[in-house]
This record gives sequence, structure tokens and C-alpha cells, in this order.
Amino acid sequence: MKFDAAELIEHYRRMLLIRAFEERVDALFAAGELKGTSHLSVGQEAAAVGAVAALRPDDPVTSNHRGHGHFIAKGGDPKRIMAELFGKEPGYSQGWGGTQHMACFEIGFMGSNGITGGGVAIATGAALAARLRRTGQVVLAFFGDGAMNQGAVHEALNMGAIWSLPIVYLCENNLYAMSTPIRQTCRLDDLADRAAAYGMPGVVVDGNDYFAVREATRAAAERARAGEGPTLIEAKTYRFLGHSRGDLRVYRSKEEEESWRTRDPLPRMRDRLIADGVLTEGHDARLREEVAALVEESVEAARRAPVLPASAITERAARIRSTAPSVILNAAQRSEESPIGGDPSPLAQDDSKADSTASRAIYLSEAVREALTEEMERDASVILVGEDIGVYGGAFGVTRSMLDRFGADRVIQTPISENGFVGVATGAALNGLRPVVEIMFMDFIALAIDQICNHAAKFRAVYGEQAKVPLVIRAAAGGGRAYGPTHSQSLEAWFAHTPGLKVVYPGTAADAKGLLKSAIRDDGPVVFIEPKALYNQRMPVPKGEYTIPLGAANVLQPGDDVTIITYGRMLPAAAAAGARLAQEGIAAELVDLRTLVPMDAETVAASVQKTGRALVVHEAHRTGGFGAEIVCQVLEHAFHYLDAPVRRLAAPDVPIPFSPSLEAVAFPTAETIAAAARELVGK
Ligand SMILES: Cc1ncc(C[n+]2csc(CCOP(=O)(O)OP(=O)(O)O)c2C)c(N)n1
Repeated sequence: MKFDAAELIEHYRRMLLIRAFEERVDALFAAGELKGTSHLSVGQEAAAVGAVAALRPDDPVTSNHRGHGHFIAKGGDPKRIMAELFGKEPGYSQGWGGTQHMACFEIGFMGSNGITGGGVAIATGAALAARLRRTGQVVLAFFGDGAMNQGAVHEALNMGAIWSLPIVYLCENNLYAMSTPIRQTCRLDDLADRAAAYGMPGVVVDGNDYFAVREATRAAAERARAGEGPTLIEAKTYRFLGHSRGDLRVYRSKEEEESWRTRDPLPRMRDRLIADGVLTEGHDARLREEVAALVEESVEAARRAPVLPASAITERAARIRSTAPSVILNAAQRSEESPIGGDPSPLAQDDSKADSTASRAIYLSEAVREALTEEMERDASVILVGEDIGVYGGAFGVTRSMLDRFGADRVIQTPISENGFVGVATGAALNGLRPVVEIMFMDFIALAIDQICNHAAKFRAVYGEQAKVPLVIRAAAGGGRAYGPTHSQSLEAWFAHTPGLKVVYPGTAADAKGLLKSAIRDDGPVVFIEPKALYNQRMPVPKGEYTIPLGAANVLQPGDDVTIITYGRMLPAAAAAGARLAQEGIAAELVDLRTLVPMDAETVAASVQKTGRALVVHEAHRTGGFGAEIVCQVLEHAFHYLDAPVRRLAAPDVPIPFSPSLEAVAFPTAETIAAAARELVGK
């Protein structure tokens, strides 16, 4: 293979730059000038630069915690990387992310990542978006040997393979995951052999040889671009320094380290370039001086650079919570550049289009399906992702017939890999699609917590607001159907507690439809919780297209004596309680929160200020439940108006029992709600 001399020199320069950058960072830590930690890639320069050298400039790359080298290889500016390590505003993440959370979407670097293995599913989602949008891109996912033992990595490799996605999985096997040798955690000599289990080619390559890595990646990328699917490349390499700051390297011998030093990728590249007449000794010396000066300049500039003002914290918190469309756009997220994105047809963002005079009674599950169908008709970037959502139509029939209507490219049935497919959806959302994930039973969302809370939720804020994550995660929640302890939970509190997520929980079919349409159009990510016991209840739903804004509570029934605040499946029970109380002369005001994050605290406060009494009801467990947050908001905004202590009704702190008769008494009911309200008003 003939290489362009100028290109080879540039790649060699990048390898030198990575080495100089990392050694300078090491010294800055030793001097106490840099804080926190970092994972340096001295010794692994050929794997980073060789792999990226085989890509198109617009091919996305994902990285891991040891990401400086990958970033520089992809064209990252060392000044902005250094500024990030100093925690300064000109840094790629404005000092928010630090070493393990740096990205530059404009050059296709989708981020270093602090969760071992976390980026691989996201990379797979980027590849899904590339395929559906027909961009011709191939994604390169860097990860380590340690990450190879993460479930999410297995899940992602499998999905990459079954869908023949355009992606190259590049495992830098540097023999250790922190201190743990790979031979202790894997029975195979070559991790590439695992590729056979996914049905993709596995290739072992000398990771310290730029040319070998480049050639292996070129072949894999060519195959992927031709639609033949992914390849797993294992680049055998070695990190010369410790795992991170403060690592005394007691787990490996001096002899081993010295033997790897003889295979240092830099002299190997230099010698080859000199032998081929591409480089001279003098040119080499000049390149070294040049990169040393650039690194020094980066340090000086970072020292002088400002830190974001303290006000940035509250401002960013407000922005990630806001339901207003954001101005964040990376290239892939500009709809006009997306062949399948197109321009969604305009539609008012309020419920004024609803024709409530012409409502009809439909099941809540149908209302959800209508929302999905209308949004998929309107915007070709909306896709569905989940288990058994194809011919079966999902466990509750919500997506029934949608496969026929929209085809397998847009109704994507997955393996049972919740963490993996949420990560895939996140990667797709970052690259121009608007995925709607279905979690069959909300209980299973526990398996996807990492991808939801550490990745989807954090992406926007942590990477300096370079990208939004327009992702909806629908989850069928709650009890009432005798499904037992692992199929009946209402886990909204887990997500309300994680900054960056919006949490929506409708209790009527009309709201489910209007809110889901808004959630799909939101910059996200949104956890959209559907009370499964209400799926097969018929309720009035307006005809015509309409949306209901996120973050707006609904006063379902006015009253002056007591405020009942609830959401989801407890809504019909609370309404029944309200009707009973009315017959007894107690006027209960019923506030349906509809959206938990952002919460409409104003409507709650205004109601309690009027009634002087508050009863909070939810079907989730009591301790640490979202009710505690509602109560606190009441105390913060209406304490002086209270005529009685605030009450809370919830499921007791015990797993939900299967026995239908036990289950019936494990949740608040119309009777217990009415009784609590009576007590509050003293009747
Ligand atoms: C989920 C998770 N578990 C543990 C860690 C702590 N940790 C950070 S890097 C690392 C080792 C990763 O090894 P490998 O994937 O081989 O990459 P390498 O460090 O060798 O480059 C560990 C245990 C983490 N960041 N995330």
C-alpha cells in the first residue's frame, strides 16, 4: 500500500504530540497543578493514530477514560484539551467534564467516557443512525480489554453484528484493567476470538505498529462501509505509565515493562519513515521541538484562561430542565442534513388544536399508539426501539401494526439487552434521530440505569452543551395487574433524582397522547411512564392532533377544602375519592402533576395556598418516593398557609405482593384516599 508522505508525517507528528502532551500532563499532576485524576496513553499512540488514519474525516469516534490520545488523533486541539484538564472555560466541555468527559461533535469525536465500556453501545447507536440516514459514515469505537467484560459491551457488539452496522470495534488490549491482568478475567489468549460469538470477524493486530493498525482498520472500515457489518480488532499494546495518577504499578514487573519499552511505537514509526525516505533526523528533531512548544503553549494558555462563572451552575441546571427548544445543534442533529430527518411538519405546541367537542373513548394503549404513529408520520427521524415491538406489538400491544406501517428500519426489535439498546438509542439520538425506546416493564429499567443516568442524562450538560439527546424512554409501570414484585414497580423517583432527565407520568389517555407527542419533540431525554393498569381502560381522547406541554399540572377538579396531589394510576382512584368526598360536602381540589420533572410547583402551591391542606398520593413506595419531593415543595411554597400537617399516601416499603387480594391493599385506594382527606379536614 502506497501512503502519502505528508500524511504520514502528520500522523507521526500526532503520535509525538500525544506523547509530549501526556508526559506534560503527568508532570503537571506530579507538581500538584492539575487536580483529580487522568489516564494517560503513553505507549498506545500507534493504536489511536493508526486507527483514526484509516477513517474518513466525518467518521464518528467514541472513546473511553483513556481518551486524550484518541482525541488528538481525531484532530482535537491540544489547547482546548489542556484547558479542559485545567477545568477552564475554553476547554471542550468548559471545565464541566474533565479528562473523562470531553467531546467535539464538530470533528466527530463523540467523547471520552468515565464509565468503563459505556461508550460502546453509544457508538453502536451512532452507527445505526449512520445506516438509517445513509450518511456513508463508519463509526470507530475505542475501548479497553477491561471493557470487554462489561455486559453492555457484549450487548452492543451483538446488536452491531445482527444489524450489520457500519462500525469498527477497536479493543486496545494493554494487558491490564487497572491492576487486573486480562489473563485473570478471560480464558482466551486473544480477545478477538470473542468476535466469533457475535458472528463477526475478529482480527489481532500489533497495536504498537501504526501501519498494522491502520491496515486492519482500513479493511474493517471498508467492509463496514460496504454494508457487511462490524469487525472486532484487538490491538495488543501496553501503557507505559500507571493506570492513573498514584499507581505504583506493583502488579507488573520491571522486566515486563522494559520488554514493552523495546516495542515503543514512536521509534518504530520514526525508523520506518526514515528508512522509507519520508523523514530525516533533522525533520524529526524539528517536529519534536514543534510539539513540545505547542504543549507548552497549551499549558500557558490554560493557566491564563478563565473558569466559568459560578452562575453557570444554576443557569445550566435551568437549561437542562427547560422544555423550550434548545439552540444546541451538532451537524448530525441539524435536520436539513439528515436524509430521513427532513423538516417535520409544523404543528402548534399547545392543546388548542384538540377538538374536545369531538372526543371519542379509546384505550390508553391506543392513545399512546396514536401519538407514536402521528409523530412517526410527521417526522421521519422518529424510530421505535424495544423488545418484541414488531409483529407482537409489544407486551401490551401498544405498537401493534406499527411494523407493517413503518417497516423494520423504524420499528427496531431488539435482543433482551436493556442497557445496550438504551445506549444504542442514545447514540442514535446524538446523531440525528429521535428514538422512542420501550421498556417492557419498568422494573427492567434497572438494567439500563447506567445508560440512562450516566450517559443519556448527562451528555448535554457534561460535554459543554454541544449536543442534545432527543430520546424518549417509555416504560410500562405500576401495579394493579397481579404481575408480582418484579413487574409492578413505579420507579419514577430514581429518575427524578438524576439531573438531565425529564420525567412524565400521565394518568389519562388524553394526557398520555398529548404529553407523549411533546416528549418526542422535546430535546430530551424524557422518561415517559405509562400506568400499565390503565392501558385497557377506555377514556375520552380528543379527535385531531394536539400536544400537551411538559411541565404543566392539570387541576382536574376544583375545591376549597383540601388539595389532593397525584399522578399516574392513582389519578382515577383520587378522582373517585373526590367524588365521594363531594357527596359528603368536602370539596377536594384534584391536582394531576402529569410531569414530575420539571414539576409545576406553582400550580401545587397555588392550590394549597387556597385550601390550606395537602394530601400527596402515589403508588410508588413511601420512603424516598417522589411524594417526599412534592411535600417539600408544598412546605417551601405554602407552609404559612397550612391548616393541617401534610399527608402522604404511598405503597408500603415492601416488595409488591403477587396475590391479587394482597396487591389490592398494598396501594392507596379511593377508600384510603378519601379517609385521609377526611382526617385532614377534621371530618
Ligand atoms: C463501570 C466502571 N467500573 C470501574 C471503573 C473504574 N475503572 C476505570 S478504568 C478501569 C480499567 C479499565 O480497563 P480497560 O478497559 O482495559 O482500559 P485501560 O484502563 O486498560 O485503558 C477501571 C476499573 C469505571 N470507571 N467504570
